[in-house]
Amino acid sequence: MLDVLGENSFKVNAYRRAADAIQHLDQDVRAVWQGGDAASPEPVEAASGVKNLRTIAGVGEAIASKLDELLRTGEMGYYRELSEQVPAGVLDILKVPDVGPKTAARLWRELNITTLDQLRAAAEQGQVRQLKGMGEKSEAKILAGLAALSRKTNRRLISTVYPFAQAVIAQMQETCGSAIHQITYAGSLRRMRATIGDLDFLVSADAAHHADILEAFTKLPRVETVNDHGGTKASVIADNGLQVDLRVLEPKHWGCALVYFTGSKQHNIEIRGLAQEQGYTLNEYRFGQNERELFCETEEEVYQKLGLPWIPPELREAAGEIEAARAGALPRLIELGDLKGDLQTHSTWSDGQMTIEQMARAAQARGLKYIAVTDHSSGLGITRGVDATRIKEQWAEIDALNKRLRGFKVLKGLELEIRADGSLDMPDEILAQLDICLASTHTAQKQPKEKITARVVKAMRHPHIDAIAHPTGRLIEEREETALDLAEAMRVAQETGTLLEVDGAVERLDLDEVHIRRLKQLGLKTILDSDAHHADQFETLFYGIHNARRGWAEAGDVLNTLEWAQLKKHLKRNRR
Ligand code: DGT
Ligand code: CA
Ligand code: CA
Ligand code: ZN
Repeated sequence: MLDVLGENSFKVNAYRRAADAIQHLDQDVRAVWQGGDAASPEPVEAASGVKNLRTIAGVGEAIASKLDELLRTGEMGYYRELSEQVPAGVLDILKVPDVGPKTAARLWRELNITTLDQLRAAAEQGQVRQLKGMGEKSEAKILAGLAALSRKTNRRLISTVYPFAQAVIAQMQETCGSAIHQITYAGSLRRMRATIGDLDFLVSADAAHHADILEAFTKLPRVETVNDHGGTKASVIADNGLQVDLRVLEPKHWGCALVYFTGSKQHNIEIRGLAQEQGYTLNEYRFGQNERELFCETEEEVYQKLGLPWIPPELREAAGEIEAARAGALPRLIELGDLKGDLQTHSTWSDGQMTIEQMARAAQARGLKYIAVTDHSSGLGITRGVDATRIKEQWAEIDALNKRLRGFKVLKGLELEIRADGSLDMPDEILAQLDICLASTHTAQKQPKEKITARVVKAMRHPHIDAIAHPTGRLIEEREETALDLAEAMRVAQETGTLLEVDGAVERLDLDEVHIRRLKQLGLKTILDSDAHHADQFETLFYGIHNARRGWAEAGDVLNTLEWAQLKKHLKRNRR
């Protein structure tokens, strides 16, 4: 809002910096406010609250006192004031790709456009080109942006939903105590899809407790609206806008209900067909055979009755898992603990937020044995990158660090930008000395299929490029995949031994599950990385692993489940 109002960039950046610092605190900002004691129920005095907040780097007096007000009252007068000045629709317009705050402000001030509909109409009628500096091209861009925005679904990234689901479970357990036998999330979250539509909880409890449990659920602190509150189910909207359903059932129904509500719908249909072939009916509560009812307390019993082993939820997408289960050919899926290292991380040498040492120590604390530091090469204009001179300084730092580290190794890597014309922005002599070199495209991503495919294939044929990072370039719910012909890239991968990476960053998960499965079918190996720009982001390996599991990946399919000494031999640069 400050940006739209044309505030000076110092002030705007001060808020951005403060927001960033708070986001990356290693404790809750409330704990800092209270002087480091989150458990203390005592409200702090205004003076000491502000003083405590000022210990956060980048938080000055003005922002500290506004934060203090927010923490104390749940509201911020300054924010309210700004909201009154800027129409809400203008903020919606900021969500249109390629429309920044300056343009939004001009559309508002000069053309009186304050909603997305008005913007669409104005662009269609050629009114936007009346603004100085805007033309037909900008109008076409705005219309394309509006179309992209309306394609956006209401689905959330799993990384925001998963912690929220854990919190709901903890609160329900705290409120209902021993009345709850079992509680879990089901639906797409249990199948670990990259995005989640709504959240589905199941609770088993003796019938006598059902009403109380549903009541407690509708009264959770984060519930904003109760849409439905019946005898077995309640449905609410949480304060983050997410729909959350909770069903209560008796323990004897648990197995059938968990299978049913985990889904997917198509998996359920196949399971039900299988039951019918064997003379049963199957619904969300029970098996039926003639007049008899058969109950399953566990999922294992449900699958067993159908003559199948238990099927991991990530595979339940009606993609051949039932046939595989029947044939005893289910994969032994990779687990987080199988990973020994991480081959894509960033540091303050480019756009990362932590030093190499901080990243290394954090990775080691998570049980990893090596990381590759793969800062961006300098050709990528948007970030400070390493060039042929600076990378040698970085190597000196890595060598010195490796002498201090015990049981952990930092590898010399690079995320090399493949320029629009397929050329590289680092001399071969440097690439030859790296432990591992990833290459990727961040610019000119709208190139047509032939062009971008030729560009990537050319890089794949380079002797010192070991892997292509985040090959499709998708940003979930934000940006479509590039036009890269992945079938061709996989063919060249077979021919050259260049790897196609699975980037575990939660907004990427690139390659996705479908492509991972395809790699596996072609006998290709991959690497699974965090792309962490901050030590907290090693967390994304958890989501990356589940993405790989959805692609039927086993530990053997992912090279960084190996020790470095073994992995090394598989890299193209070391193969003959
Ligand atoms: P979402 O919420 O869009 O991310 O995806 P899900 O899979 O969580 O879908 P949701 O919430 O509509 O339903 C949860 C589960 O309930 C679903 O995975 C399977 C089951 N289910 C829902 N509707 C049907 C249905 O019409 N038939 C069958 N067989 N199962 C259903
Ligand atoms: Ca759901
Ligand atoms: Ca649902
Ligand atoms: Zn990248």
